[in-house]
Amino acid sequence: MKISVLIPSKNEPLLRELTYEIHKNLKSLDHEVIIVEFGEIEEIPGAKVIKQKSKGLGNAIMEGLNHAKGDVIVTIDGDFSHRPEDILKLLKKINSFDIVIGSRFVKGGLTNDKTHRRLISWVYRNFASLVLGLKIKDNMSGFAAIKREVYDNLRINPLGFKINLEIMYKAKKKGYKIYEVPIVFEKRKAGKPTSSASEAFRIIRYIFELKFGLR
Ligand SMILES: Nc1nc2c(ncn2[C@@H]2O[C@H](COP(=O)(O)OP(=O)(O)OP(=O)(O)O)[C@@H](O)[C@H]2O)c(=O)[nH]1
Ligand SMILES: [Mg+2]
Repeated sequence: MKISVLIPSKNEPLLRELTYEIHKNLKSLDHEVIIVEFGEIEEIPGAKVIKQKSKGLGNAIMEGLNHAKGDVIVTIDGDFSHRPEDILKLLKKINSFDIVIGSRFVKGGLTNDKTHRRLISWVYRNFASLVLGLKIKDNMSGFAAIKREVYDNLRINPLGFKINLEIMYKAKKKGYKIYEVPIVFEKRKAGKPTSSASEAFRIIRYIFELKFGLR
């Protein structure tokens, strides 16, 4: 089994450190690190860096997939919000499930994010569960291990940030098995926030478009 770790980045300053930590944690596994950079390209030791041609985080993941050779794709934020050592926790479950989510909201999970962002995230999560009927606790997580065949067998058409929500929703309908593993989410360690106010409207639109089969 080969693992491709995909890091979407919009000028994240800690990509060297993150790539180093990922290799350290996955050293016993066949793996590769792919960075899809929307901003300035720089060489990162141990990673393949791709310049994003499209727009948005969801499309960054789709572009990364075109370069990934793994049977399992791990997506992880580039700002150390997700702890590299938790990748192994996700991978432990990937033989029994098709999608393993790094979850802040199952027993043992935690978010150390800022209070107002926790509140906003609570609203989105519950809204998405209600509209889409998804019984997944952390449906907004960007941290996941997903079998390549899941991506290949779904028609994915992402809008903005929350591609994993689309994948969970469409995968569930096809009978793929999803599991949530508790993780700790940290505040970004360095760099600037990338999301904007317009993202809020995109998330609402995205949820409705998914619901009514428009994506
Ligand atoms: N390639 C690419 N990466 C992106 C894009 N937007 C965000 N990212 C990256 O996606 C990851 C998640 O974005 P974040 O900015 O950390 O989002 P967040 O955690 O909700 O918010 P903050 O950490 O507070 O900024 C980070 O690694 C970003 O650099 C994009 O349009 N293209
Ligand atoms: Mg972040």
